[in-house]
Amino acid sequence: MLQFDVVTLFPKMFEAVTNLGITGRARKLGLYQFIAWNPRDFAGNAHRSVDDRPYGGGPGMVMMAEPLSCAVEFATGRQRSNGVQRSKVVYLTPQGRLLDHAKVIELSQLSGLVLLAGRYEGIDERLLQQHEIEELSIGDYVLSGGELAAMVLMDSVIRQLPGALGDHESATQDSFVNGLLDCPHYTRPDKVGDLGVPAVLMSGNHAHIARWRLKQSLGRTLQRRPDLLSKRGMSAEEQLLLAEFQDDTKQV
Ligand code: 9WO
Repeated sequence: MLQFDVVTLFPKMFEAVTNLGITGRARKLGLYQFIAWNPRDFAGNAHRSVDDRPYGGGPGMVMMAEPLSCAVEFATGRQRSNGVQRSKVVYLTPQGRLLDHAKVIELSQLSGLVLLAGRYEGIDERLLQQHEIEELSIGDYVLSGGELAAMVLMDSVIRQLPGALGDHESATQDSFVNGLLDCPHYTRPDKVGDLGVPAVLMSGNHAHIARWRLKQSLGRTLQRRPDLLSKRGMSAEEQLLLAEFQDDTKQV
């Protein structure tokens, strides 16, 4: 059982993940637990303030270290008393290392995660110095806060938990499991305007279909994400399929 704790000024945002779809079902099945902690409830002063103006001047506000620190320590302490040996604390920020499939798998094997979702212009750097915190990014763009990034991380991790997906949703067939982009998909009707379905998919020959899908995956990965292909390498059989893909697409 994975325990997720999130430190956020907007706990309600997370209901989208914890109550709906695959991730909602996984929680109801008891595959993970979720608690959101509001740093405002850990603020020391009478005004319960969690932000202040930046030293050195400039626009906007910075989240104070103290309320965040108290919330993180409370969450990790609670995880520990619930049997979590070692909690990993993650701060979602564009300054972090990019989240990828390998990191998602690594996180899905832990028993306690504490996610820190910032707001305003960021958090006091000393929080990151005081605690062992891994900084992760979900992409090279800025959001209005870390919550959506935390939810992206949660969704990607939860779908890897054993039992989270039904047989027909199996994560082993996902894009990226084999380091390649997904192949094209088709469903009924067999004609959309004047567009048909590749004949091989109608053939019922499952070996041919698997071969065609792998060929499409290789071709699309080369065309759209050549970086993934060079990182991964190709078998002799795959090189043959890719050459075939390039032949196939020459004529069209
Ligand atoms: C806001 C801002 C406003 C004026 C001038 C500079 C500024 N910087 C920021 C800013 O980076 N705010 C962040 C908002 C503070 C940390 C939480 N926020 C956040 C996290 N935005 N985007 C992310 C994020 C996290 C993970 N992956 C991609 C984006």
